Amino acid sequence: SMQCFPGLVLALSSVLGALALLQLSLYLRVPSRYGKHEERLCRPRGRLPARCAWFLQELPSFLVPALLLALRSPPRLEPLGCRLLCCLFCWHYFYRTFIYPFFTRGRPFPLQLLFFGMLFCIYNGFLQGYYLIYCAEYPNDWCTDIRFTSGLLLFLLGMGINIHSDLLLRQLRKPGEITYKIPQGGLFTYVSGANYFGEIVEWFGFAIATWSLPAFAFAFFTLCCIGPRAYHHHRYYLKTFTDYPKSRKALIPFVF
Ligand code: NDX
Repeated sequence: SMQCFPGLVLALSSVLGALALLQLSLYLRVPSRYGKHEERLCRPRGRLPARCAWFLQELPSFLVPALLLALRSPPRLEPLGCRLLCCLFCWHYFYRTFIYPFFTRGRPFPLQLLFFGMLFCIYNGFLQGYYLIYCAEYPNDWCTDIRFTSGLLLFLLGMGINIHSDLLLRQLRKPGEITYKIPQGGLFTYVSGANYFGEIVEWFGFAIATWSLPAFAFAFFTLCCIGPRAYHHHRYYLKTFTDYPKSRKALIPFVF
């Protein structure tokens, strides 16, 4: 049966960190080509409806750790911290897989990126799940540790902001519409990438609560992936709407 190989966790986390740096260098200059940054040259046949695409892409991030958790024998009951943290991860991806795609009004998603996105979700789902279920060791009172409690709080706060902002974006369109408007309300009052800000806070909260290399590598990856995207969204809005709120920042309220 499976067991913990610390070398494997270190290797997979390092590759994730390297991928994050690769993304940063690629996407600081040009945005990743989906949504409002898709090149108009892309053939329509190379795309899938947003619903299917997001469902398929995010499913492995839910399924892989959920299966690892369910199939581990003997089940790991101690300490509580591990199961709870694994459930937090699955909870986010339950939302992203089974709820978010069914309400999205996004335009069709490029197949090629879907393929890489899926590979990424398998990879990261395995890394986070494997680490928490086979490797992580916490003292029995981890649930009362300041890292766990403050991290959990940040996670919940970030998730709330992320879900709320996803909702505000969706309400900008009627069903079938694919035009872009100025997002209003919630944290969009302060930043163009409110959904991304929430997601980044969420995964840094998760990293603090788990206090582990894989989780910090993933939080860093998220920052490098959607941080630049928030900046490109911001530039797109400033270019497209002459009446775009001047005081609004790209990603971090009042700062950047
Ligand atoms: N999916 C994470 N890299 C990504 C897919 C793409 O979950 O090859 C990372 C994720 C993947 C990426 C994923 C990993 C890296 C990949 C990349 C593709 C290339 C890249 C694989 C897996 C790669 C290397 C080289 C390293 C291998 O029409 P539309 O779609 O634009 O409509 C949008 C709408 N909307 C508006 N409607 C009206 N008016 C406006 N002004 C509007 N603005 C937007 O709202 C959408 O329907 C919706 C949201 O749009 P947008 O652009 O704000 O968010 P989006 O980027 O689509 O993300 C959706 C949610 C969001 O909450 C975000 O936080 C979360 O997913 N997310 C997204 C990406 C990654 C991620 C989280 C994470 O890293 N944790």
